[in-house]
Amino acid sequence: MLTKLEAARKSFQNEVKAATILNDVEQIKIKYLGRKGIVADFMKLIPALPGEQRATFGHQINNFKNEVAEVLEDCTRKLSLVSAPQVKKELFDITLPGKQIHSGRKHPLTQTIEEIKEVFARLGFDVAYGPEVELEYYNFDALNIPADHPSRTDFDTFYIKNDVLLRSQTSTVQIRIMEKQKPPVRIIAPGRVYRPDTVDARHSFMFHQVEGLLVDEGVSFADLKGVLSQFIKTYFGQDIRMRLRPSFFPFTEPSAEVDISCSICGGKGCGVCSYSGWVEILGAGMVDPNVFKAVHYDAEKYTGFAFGMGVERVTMLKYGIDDIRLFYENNMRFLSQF
Ligand code: 2NM
Repeated sequence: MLTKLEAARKSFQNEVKAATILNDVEQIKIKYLGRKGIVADFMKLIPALPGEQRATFGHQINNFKNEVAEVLEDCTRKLSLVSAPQVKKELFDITLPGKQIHSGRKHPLTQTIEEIKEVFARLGFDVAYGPEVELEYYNFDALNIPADHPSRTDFDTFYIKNDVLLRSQTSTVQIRIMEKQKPPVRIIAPGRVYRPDTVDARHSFMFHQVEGLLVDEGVSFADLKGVLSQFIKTYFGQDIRMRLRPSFFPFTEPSAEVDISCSICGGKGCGVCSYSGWVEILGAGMVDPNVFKAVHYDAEKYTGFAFGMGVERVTMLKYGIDDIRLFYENNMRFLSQF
């Protein structure tokens, strides 16, 4: 009997040594001191023992019971200190700040492109896309750009190999659409374009353009003005004015540069508009008959207008952003304002 008690004491001591968290101690306590525990089992054996052994054995069990209680109490005290963080983790601390949920949003340039698409969709324009790696033919030849034009040099165009390049304008898409589709054509072509400019506050080697094209019978310069003024008033505001200055592009004749009254100062004059009250936002014109010839359109039957604008430029003018590089730096303090 006494050896059994000794064995129980031994295993108790080992279990206590192995206990690392408060729950271990609780389990040991139940195992030894619980109603159906080891100590209780020993107690049950007492009545069956011969008289003289009862007192001794009862005494021994009592000692063991007190020893177990004392050791476990001590152990509980020590582990309470050690495992304090463990305990905290299991509680809900209402003083902790809540988890911030950051909702994503579209990049300002994506927002602008979507706004432009929306305005032109209401005017009946489809959206067309094309490759960024292009043939020289689509970027220059088909657009009536002469062989000796400075924009063809590698100062102004990224060449990949002889007749393959990164498109420097999205007019390439207009040519590809006209090759495949008979008039009427009414499309805008948004996308990235590339030019080997040195990066500064107003230049980037990659930027975004939206170009537009409308071809049908009897299309006039008045239609161009109507469409552009509709776009400008919707994108910049109803009180913004528009003016056209004669210009030249190889792919349009006649051509114009389109200004709007400065959206920053309202036309009074400021640093953004160089104190002129006007800022240029678009190039436009009536499609040159040579472009129609390249895509096998009958220039006697059809006329059309085309225009092109820089997405970064119109976004900067609308919001008064003074550095184009902000669009490409993924700076959350900038981006989260839009
Ligand atoms: C501009 C300005 C003027 C233009 C011309 C064409 C095409 F393919 F029809 F000939 N697409 N885009 C055009 C005209 C682009 O960007 C400043």
